[in-house]
Amino acid sequence: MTTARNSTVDAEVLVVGAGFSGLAALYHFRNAGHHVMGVETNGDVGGAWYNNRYPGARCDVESHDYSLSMSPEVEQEWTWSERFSDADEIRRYLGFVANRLDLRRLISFSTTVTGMDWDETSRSWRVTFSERDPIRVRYVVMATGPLTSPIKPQFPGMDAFAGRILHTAEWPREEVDLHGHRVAVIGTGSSGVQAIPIIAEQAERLYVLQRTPNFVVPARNRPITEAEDRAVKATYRERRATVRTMSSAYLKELPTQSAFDVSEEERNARYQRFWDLGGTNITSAFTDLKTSEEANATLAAFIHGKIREIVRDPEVARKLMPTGYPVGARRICVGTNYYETFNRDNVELVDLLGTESITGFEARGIRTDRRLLEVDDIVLATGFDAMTGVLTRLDIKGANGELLRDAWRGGPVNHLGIAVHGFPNFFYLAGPGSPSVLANVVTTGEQQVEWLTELLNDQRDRGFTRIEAEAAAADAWVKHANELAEGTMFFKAKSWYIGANVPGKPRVFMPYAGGFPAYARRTEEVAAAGYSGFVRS
Ligand code: N01
Repeated sequence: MTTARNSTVDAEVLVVGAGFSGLAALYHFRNAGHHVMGVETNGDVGGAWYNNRYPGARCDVESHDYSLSMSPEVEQEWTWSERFSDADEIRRYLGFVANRLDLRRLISFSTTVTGMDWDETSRSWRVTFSERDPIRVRYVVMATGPLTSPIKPQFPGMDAFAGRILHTAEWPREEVDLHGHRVAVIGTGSSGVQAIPIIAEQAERLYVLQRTPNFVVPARNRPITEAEDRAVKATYRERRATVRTMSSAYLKELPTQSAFDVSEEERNARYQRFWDLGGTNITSAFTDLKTSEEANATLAAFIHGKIREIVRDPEVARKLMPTGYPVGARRICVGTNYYETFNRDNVELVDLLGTESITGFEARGIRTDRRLLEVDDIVLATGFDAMTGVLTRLDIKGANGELLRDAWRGGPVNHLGIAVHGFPNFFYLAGPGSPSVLANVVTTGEQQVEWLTELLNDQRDRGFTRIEAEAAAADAWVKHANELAEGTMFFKAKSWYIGANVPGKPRVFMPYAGGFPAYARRTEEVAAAGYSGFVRS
């Protein structure tokens, strides 16, 4: 036991990933006096925002809230230019954070983890990389992001295509000029919805290949005025505190009435007000939109009405209208001129569910069962192996020699959305079992990092070198998370929330649906009880 505690490690904590959560982890762990090291596969900080460089890539949480709260100095010194920041500005912000807080020196860039094995004797993880020799670390914290493992569907004949195939989440760093090109975009989730209007302005011809229509609301992005920025900065600390009391973990107007407490006219007036304000908050216009199918149907009807109003061709409008699932059961998309784009002469909607299906790619384009769509470029906006993707693709071998992907064969069993039984001293951020993607992922990641910092401090203070989630605690957490999800509409659609976009992935609702404050409270209770549900030594 004593030997194990004294064994040599290259670092006490390894943080994998240098996006929002990774930078927060490096900052907090270092400031608490832990010997921490970061690795990042990319050549710079940014995480998901480093890779998502497709035209129109933009956040749909307002900039002042979609930012790290750990440094009041950074908060005051950085000025956001727009209500919803684009990927480029977010990347610059994270670069500023890394410089200002002196985090770069902790990170080894262009360093890709390939796997890790737990060694019981030395109580450490042996971590392997593509580019360098293995290292030993006491603790691993995976800050690899919930939406960072892109899915590239395989179509017959893909290799034969003579043009470029681009994935939105792996967009080239150099500028991609689509002017005068014939382009096909496959996929109409958040990425496709943002990219399509911009590609349409450049391309000579654009085919939008849509399988499942999504509900799209306008962003109404605009510059932040100096006065607005000053006002936020004058009370930023209070704002951060308020945000943490909100289920969404970002500031928004909360509903007080059911959709049926008001007349139809008032109801539509309220929807119109949110439609005019822009952003996702329309789904919180009434208290029961997430729980009552009838209430939700009133919002669906409102958005259908908007599509009908905007899109001139009634047949195209009909194809764009999502039916058969409630608004919000799949993540609502936020766009700028999305529906308007289908009024352009150079844009054609190809309805993959109704009238046409892809049979394969060939040299000149995409073959459907009806025709050849001749194109120069194909953009895959086909999404991610969400929440578990990076964790299950890596070879992470736990205490009994089992790989994490095998341990999670039936679904991502976890304790508190942060730890896994059988994988001691291993933690992940913004993954399954935490509110992450259902709330402001920056705030939820920060809260997890703060909690982990306390945990690491406590391990050190007590002379412990091992911590592992108990199987029973993990089962109880998953049961609790499932109970929260059961009453919701999330199971009423095929979505990446439940793994439905990945063939063979278990259909399990992965995020924690109880909201940010409830999650934070639970984790604090566990800490206050001496880390109940964990075995430490
Ligand atoms: O991915 P998606 P995304 N043939 O999975 C289609 C965040 N994000 O990258 O729905 C034809 O939503 C698929 O069709 P279907 C945000 O959380 C945020 O757009 O499976 N089509 C779907 O239309 C978001 O929810 C922003 O029927 C195929 C699309 O590809 C999450 O990331 C911006 C296909 C994939 O949509 C994922 O968004 C970007 C096939 N074989 C991303 N395979 C913000 O605005 C897949 N599709 C903050």
